[in-house]
Amino acid sequence: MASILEKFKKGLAKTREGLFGEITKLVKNKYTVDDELLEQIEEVLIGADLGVETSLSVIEQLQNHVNREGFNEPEELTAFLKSELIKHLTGSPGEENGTAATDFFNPTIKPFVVMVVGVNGTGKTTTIGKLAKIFHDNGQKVLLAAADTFRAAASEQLEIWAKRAGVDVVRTQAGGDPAAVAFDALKAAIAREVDVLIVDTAGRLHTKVNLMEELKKINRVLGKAMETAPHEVLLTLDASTGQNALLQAKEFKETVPLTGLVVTKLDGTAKGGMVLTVQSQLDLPVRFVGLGESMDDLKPFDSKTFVEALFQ
Ligand SMILES: Nc1nc2c(ncn2[C@@H]2O[C@H](COP(=O)(O)OP(=O)(O)O)[C@@H](O)[C@H]2O)c(=O)[nH]1
Ligand SMILES: [Mg+2]
Repeated sequence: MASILEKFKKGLAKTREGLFGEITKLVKNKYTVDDELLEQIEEVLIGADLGVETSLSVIEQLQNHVNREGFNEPEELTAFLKSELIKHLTGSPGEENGTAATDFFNPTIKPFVVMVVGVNGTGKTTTIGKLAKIFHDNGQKVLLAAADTFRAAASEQLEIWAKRAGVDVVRTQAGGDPAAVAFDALKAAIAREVDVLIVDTAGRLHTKVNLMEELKKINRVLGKAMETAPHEVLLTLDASTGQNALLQAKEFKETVPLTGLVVTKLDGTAKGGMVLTVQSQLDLPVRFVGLGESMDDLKPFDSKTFVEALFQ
């Protein structure tokens, strides 16, 4: 089995090539740091979706460092950038979550209820399938709730993932009441002594207001079936949307009590730098990252492995 670092390296290949490939090219054979070089590096950082604020702050630190210590060879520059990026992740909410998969999960709460929200196509259903497998392999009894009743295909897709993971699903007919499915599923989870219930939700309704109202209702109804539920509310963000994901996230954050982020599709984009900023900007930990489409491509986020994979 590939090591976790190898997995991250593979999933982050595009970002690594875009970001550090470009920087390596820029600093090659350079023995002075001038404004032009700093500007070029800044452009690369912004291009990798580190965010303007983070990029500017990194460049400023770099300038200060060069003024203070001088500059002898190109490798110093990349080493400095690496330590700056690690600093940006250190102390951010994700930092404590080296093994996020089991960190947020509290086995003394039974059933532990996870609600997954996010815009259509960001990877909710896929993430739930992969997550179900992680919990199932960990010996937990898992139940899924198909509360995306908007399209018939949505429940079917969840069912396919459930079969792969070897877990059960509670569903209703297309167009059924999503809050009712969530409520019934939680009642069933309690009756069947399930350890983890994961609730899938819709990402697009006729209007955004409808969607947000529906999510609020699901959240409320879960609390009716079990006072402390949901225990974790995960928002999926598609890495390829880069900094735009922040705008989406803010709307969801105002609607439901988000507790964590899942950044998907890192393997398909050079904008992986966004992971470095979303958690500090939203004050929410990245729990998992999606590094590919297959079952074992969802990995607990680890900031050190992440930065390491960006540089190697
Ligand atoms: N390459 C890649 N594709 C992903 C990842 N996560 C999800 N996808 C794909 O994104 C598409 C939408 O995912 P889905 O789970 O249906 O999104 P939902 O509408 O939010 O439920 C599917 O084709 C998934 O296979 C990932 O980490 N990497
Ligand atoms: Mg879905």
